[in-house]
Amino acid sequence: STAAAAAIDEPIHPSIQIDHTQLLINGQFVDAASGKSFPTVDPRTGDVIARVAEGDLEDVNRAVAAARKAFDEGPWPKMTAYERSRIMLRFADLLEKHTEEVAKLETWDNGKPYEQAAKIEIPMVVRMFRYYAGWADKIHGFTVPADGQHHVQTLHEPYGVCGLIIPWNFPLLLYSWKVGPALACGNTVVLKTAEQTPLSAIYVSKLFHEAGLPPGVLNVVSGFGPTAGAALSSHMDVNKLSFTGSTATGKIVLALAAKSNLKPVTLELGGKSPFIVCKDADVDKAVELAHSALFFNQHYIHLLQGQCCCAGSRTLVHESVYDEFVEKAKARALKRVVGDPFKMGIEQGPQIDNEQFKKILKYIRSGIESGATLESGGEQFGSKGYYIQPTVFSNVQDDMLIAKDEIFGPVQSISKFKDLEEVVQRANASSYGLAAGVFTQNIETANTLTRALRVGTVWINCYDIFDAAVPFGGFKMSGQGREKGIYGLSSYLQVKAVVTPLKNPAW
Ligand code: TXE
Repeated sequence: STAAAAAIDEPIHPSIQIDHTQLLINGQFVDAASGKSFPTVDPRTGDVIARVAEGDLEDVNRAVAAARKAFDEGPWPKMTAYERSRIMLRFADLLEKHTEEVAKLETWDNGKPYEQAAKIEIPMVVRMFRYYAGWADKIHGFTVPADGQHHVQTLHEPYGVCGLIIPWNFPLLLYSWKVGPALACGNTVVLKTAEQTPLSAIYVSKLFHEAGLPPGVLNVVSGFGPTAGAALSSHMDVNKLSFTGSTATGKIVLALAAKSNLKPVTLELGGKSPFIVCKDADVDKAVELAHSALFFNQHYIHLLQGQCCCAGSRTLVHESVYDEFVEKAKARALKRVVGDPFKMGIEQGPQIDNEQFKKILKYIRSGIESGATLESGGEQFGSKGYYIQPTVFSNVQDDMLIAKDEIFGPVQSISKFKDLEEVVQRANASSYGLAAGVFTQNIETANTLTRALRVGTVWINCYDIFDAAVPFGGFKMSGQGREKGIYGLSSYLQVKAVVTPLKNPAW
């Protein structure tokens, strides 16, 4: 509408300055060795927010050397675990104090609603650092009752230098999922941020140093994937890699790790998660949750304009409630508030960049051309920036592209099923296996589906509950390994067995 378009034509200025745009290596802000920089763009307008130092091979080498030294010569792994924990807790306090500035940077760079960043995501980041700070001094091995006259114990030790590569959809949240456990275990880090969203990580990493983090423990390199990202993935002195992003890039990163020094790799990749609404579901609640599972929600974590790896992007609804569901899903999408993410009450901001914007519109066209019914949306919202109308398709068939590919945008695809056996088969007929939602009031149905679904997370009568302690990760081509919780911790630890002869076994 014209009113809506007008509202996004004059973007609200976040009223902060961008103070830090350099690389953070060995505790110092430095320019890229090449002297190059790249623009980071405001997705509301396409305008440049700032130019950021463009790290490449030489910068990655410098950062890895700093991290290597901080690991091998200390002080990080040589500090007491309690001291490490206290620095992480001080950082969490500082971050909490700076929530407003950090949330503004996140919204400006990414386009997610400010309220979502300030009230949900930054608090989750703070929580994650406190959670992993709590683990730092509770990491210990076992004594092992081996045969023979030996005392056997295991030591759980850090890998060394961790290369962490993150995407743009949850810049700081994914920073916390990786940096938190890596540092708690005593590793040192080189982080490569996404080229679309470099700003918040630089800012908070400076706070980390103010909290007492020694130089070299956490290095941040902004830059592009095929240059800086590939240099980190194939570096001979990086001992562990953790990557979040697309399945295609995950394969590249894994191959680079294998070709270089066989560093172990944790991968959190794409998804096409089924959201299953059974015949005995509370339809109104299911509509709201299916909507939020794809778009956004005030009460749980918000799914920034569908740009979430676990978006419930295949809504499968039992035939007995299908018509009612489609009608209500459409009504809900039409009510969705799209606009400048700095405005209060906004549910959906712009997509991250022109590339994603065009890709999503192309998928919408393919949905229409392949015969799915367009219930709402389908076009750009307004005329400026990368906003897309909340889009709902019904009558989606499994062989359509919109039912198979990760769209990563505000596009809900609804299709009909007849019985449980069918829905299990269809839900599992995907190369992805990240998450699933199950909506039913019948405990037997819930139990059956929970065990049958080949996914890393099943949310029953809820969706997108992300607690620091709960593991997250994918089956199949959605990834390998787990993040968060105690499982996430073990991704950053290797096990050493220690065997000592016993003189007096009877004692
Ligand atoms: O992802 P990439 P892009 C999906 C989503 C989206 C698509 C493309 O479907 O539409 O991926 O997004 C770095 N070596 N997800 O292009 O390429 C890159 O710089 C090493 C799902 O943004 O995976 C960035 O830091 N690193 C996902 C990170 O990888 C490389 C979130 C992610 O970028 C590299 C984001 C290389 N050769 C997108 N090439 C999720 N799981 O949530 C790129 N990178």
